[in-house]
Amino acid sequence: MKVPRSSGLAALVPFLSLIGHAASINLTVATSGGNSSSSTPIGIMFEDINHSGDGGIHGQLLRNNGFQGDDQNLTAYAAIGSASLAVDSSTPLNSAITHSLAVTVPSDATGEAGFSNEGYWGIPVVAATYNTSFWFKGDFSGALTLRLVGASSGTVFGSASVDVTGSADDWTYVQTTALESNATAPDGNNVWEVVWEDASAVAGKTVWFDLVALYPPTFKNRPNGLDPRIAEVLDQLGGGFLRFPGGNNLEGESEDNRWKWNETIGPVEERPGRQGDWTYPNTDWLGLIEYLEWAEDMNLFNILGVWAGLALNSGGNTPLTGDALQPYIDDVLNELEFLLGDSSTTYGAQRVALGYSEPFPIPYVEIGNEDNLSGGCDSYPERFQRFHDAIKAAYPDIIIIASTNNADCLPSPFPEGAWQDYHTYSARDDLVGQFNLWDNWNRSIPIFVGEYANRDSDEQQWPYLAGAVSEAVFLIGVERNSDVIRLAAYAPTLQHVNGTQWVPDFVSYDASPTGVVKSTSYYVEQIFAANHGDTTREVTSDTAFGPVYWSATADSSSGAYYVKLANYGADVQSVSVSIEGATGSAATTTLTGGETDANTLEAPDTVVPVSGSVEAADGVFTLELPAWSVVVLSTA
Ligand SMILES: *[C@@H]1O[C@H](CO)[C@@H](O)[C@H](O)[C@H]1NC(C)=O
Ligand SMILES: *[C@@H]1O[C@H](CO)[C@@H](O)[C@H](O)[C@H]1NC(C)=O
Ligand SMILES: *[C@@H]1O[C@H](CO)[C@@H](O)[C@H](O)[C@H]1NC(C)=O
Ligand SMILES: *[C@@H]1O[C@H](CO)[C@@H](O)[C@H](O)[C@H]1NC(C)=O
Ligand SMILES: *[C@@H]1O[C@H](CO)[C@@H](O)[C@H](O)[C@H]1NC(C)=O
Ligand SMILES: *[C@@H]1O[C@H](CO)[C@@H](O)[C@H](O)[C@H]1NC(C)=O
Ligand SMILES: *[C@@H]1O[C@H](CO)[C@@H](O)[C@H](O)[C@H]1NC(C)=O
Ligand SMILES: *[C@@H]1O[C@H](CO)[C@@H](O)[C@H](O)[C@H]1NC(C)=O
Ligand SMILES: *[C@@H]1O[C@H](CO)[C@@H](O)[C@H](O)[C@H]1NC(C)=O
Ligand SMILES: CC(=O)N[C@H]1CO[C@H](CO)[C@@H](O)[C@@H]1O
Repeated sequence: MKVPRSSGLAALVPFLSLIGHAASINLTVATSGGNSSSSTPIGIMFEDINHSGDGGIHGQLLRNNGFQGDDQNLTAYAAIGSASLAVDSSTPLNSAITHSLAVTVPSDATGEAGFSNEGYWGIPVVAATYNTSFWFKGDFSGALTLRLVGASSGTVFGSASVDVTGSADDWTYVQTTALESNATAPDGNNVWEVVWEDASAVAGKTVWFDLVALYPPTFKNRPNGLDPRIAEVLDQLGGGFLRFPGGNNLEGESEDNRWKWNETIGPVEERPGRQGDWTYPNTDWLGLIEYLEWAEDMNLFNILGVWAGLALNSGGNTPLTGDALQPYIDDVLNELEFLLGDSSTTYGAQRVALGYSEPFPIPYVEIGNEDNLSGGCDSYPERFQRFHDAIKAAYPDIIIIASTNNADCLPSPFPEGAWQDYHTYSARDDLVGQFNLWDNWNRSIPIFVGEYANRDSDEQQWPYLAGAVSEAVFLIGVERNSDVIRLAAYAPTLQHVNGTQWVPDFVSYDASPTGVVKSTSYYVEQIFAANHGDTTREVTSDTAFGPVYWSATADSSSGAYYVKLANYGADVQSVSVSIEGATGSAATTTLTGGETDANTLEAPDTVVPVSGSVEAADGVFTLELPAWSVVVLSTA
């Protein structure tokens, strides 16, 4: 629901003036003093959960394209015409891609034959030039037709004929940009097809296919890049950092199943993929370099997660310690050499050979993920210290982040200069209760709030307004302490609604061209990311916190003030904000609506921010905070 500042609220103003100013909350923002504040408080936490990578932000749209993971079957494929399909392990593409699709056409075949792939519960077909490719092996040379087709409607959105020359002995790579869609599909119910228009051309034969791929024009036109439908939404968040590749998905169900950096680089046909930790296979086409390019393209700095000796093995896990840990410490040093080393180093040379002459910036490395859980606590002091010391010895400038702030699981003393990561998934009142959490935190240990969200129950499908206001209250508590609580990210970030393991989520989508939803939680972060200075300013008041919460920052170069206000309650609140010397008008951004209003696929714009302005009178801005609202006042 859009709530213009003038409509229903204006009607309340005369009533409020009748009851006088007694109810007004008076805030005075200091014009000097304060602490240095994080310049990039908000960012993105990413791991492949809910098909957020494959089937989400990664641009490749076809599913099960390399038959990776633990369970190889025909998921997403269907036969066309007289063809029959089978997953075949006897005709591998190579040692990394060990299964292929065998397409067999009967000897008496006529008419069309071939196969389709339905993508991730559909394909978001838009009017665009597609980049499509596949490998095939078989005794066939001639024309193949590639099509994008509405699965129920039969509408052909794009069709291209490619002449291929095959061989029964070797795999042939086919790549073309000839497939163009001339329309945007009305929904996501579309498939990609490979067809012999005259099946007699392959009658009685089997032809093998592998690594079918389909990309729309990608975000910033990167090869093997991101889907702009989703990437643009994350770009518009205006965040400062990207934490990757997890999260639990870094950890693996077993040591061998962990995310391995060296198997996510190089040509995609050399990436074996793995069974991810969230029930489905990962192709790893969104690999180490692709994450770094994503960060580069959105002007984000990198927080690189590394495996720290703890797998998730639900059967009872024994974290690696002592000598058993050393190869994994060495592996992280190799990864960092790959990213940071020059061409005289073994792994730096490998990066240069892949075409990346410049090193990638790695300011932060996080050791593991949630090591206070999954049986990791007792061994983490040793594990953290050893990774920390080894990385610091080689790269003194990298800031090391521990994956918990639970002192029981950390070395004592805690290494100087290192940070700690705090996670919270909390019911909304509990999140509001964490407003004061950091007020007495040890000022020499910076905190990264690596994952937070209002989560009232594991049945909660969508973020909703009052929950998002509780997140704003929590973030205001972070900002008031931003001398030491430096960064925060909502999690999980992305969700395909047809393949979900965790709700609620920040940005949700289905396979339709327009089906992307920015949640109420997204808008809170977007407003916070756009409005902050580099110095906290003390705010004094005659009123205690609750249900209204506030904080202020100022920008030392421009002199602008940013005052954040959250009303976590069902009553309108009158607030006056005094900033000595302030004149003219300030911009306001307001997020409000009904307490339980949520943005959903059916109603994505239920709650959106509204811009306004307010005039200063004698250095005082007078505002009405709607019930359940987040309001930011900016003098910039
Ligand atoms: C806020 O200031 C006004 C005007 O000075 C005053 O009437 C009101 O009582 C103050 N509010 C509180 C809560 O003290
Ligand atoms: C600055 O930080 C100190 C703690 O180091 C805190 O007591 C004080 O309230 C902070 N001031 C502001 C304006 O944030
Ligand atoms: C097929 O494999 C997928 C993983 O790619 C798995 O989720 C699904 O359960 C499997 N289906 C069958 C019928 O085995
Ligand atoms: C995807 O999920 C939506 C919402 O639950 C549902 O309406 C739709 O039928 C699902 N689509 C597929 C292909 O499963
Ligand atoms: C493009 O649009 C026309 C109608 O304007 C339609 O007949 C055709 O099938 C569409 N597809 C292709 C591949 O041209
Ligand atoms: C098409 O995709 C391939 C594989 O990702 C890539 O190498 C190529 O550069 C892309 N071509 C265009 C025109 O985007
Ligand atoms: C990647 O590195 C691990 C060591 O951490 C090694 O076991 C594995 O064989 C390597 N993979 C490839 C493809 O070289
Ligand atoms: C704060 O943390 C530092 C670094 O770990 C430690 O040296 C110091 O003793 C701590 N201060 C308090 C009051 O716990
Ligand atoms: C682990 O730390 C998180 C905060 O980062 C906390 O919510 C959780 O309760 C901790 N669990 C244990 C077992 O200490
Ligand atoms: C394909 C896939 O990942 N499916 C899973 C999606 O998440 C639900 C739980 O929310 C699982 O039941 C599915 O197996």
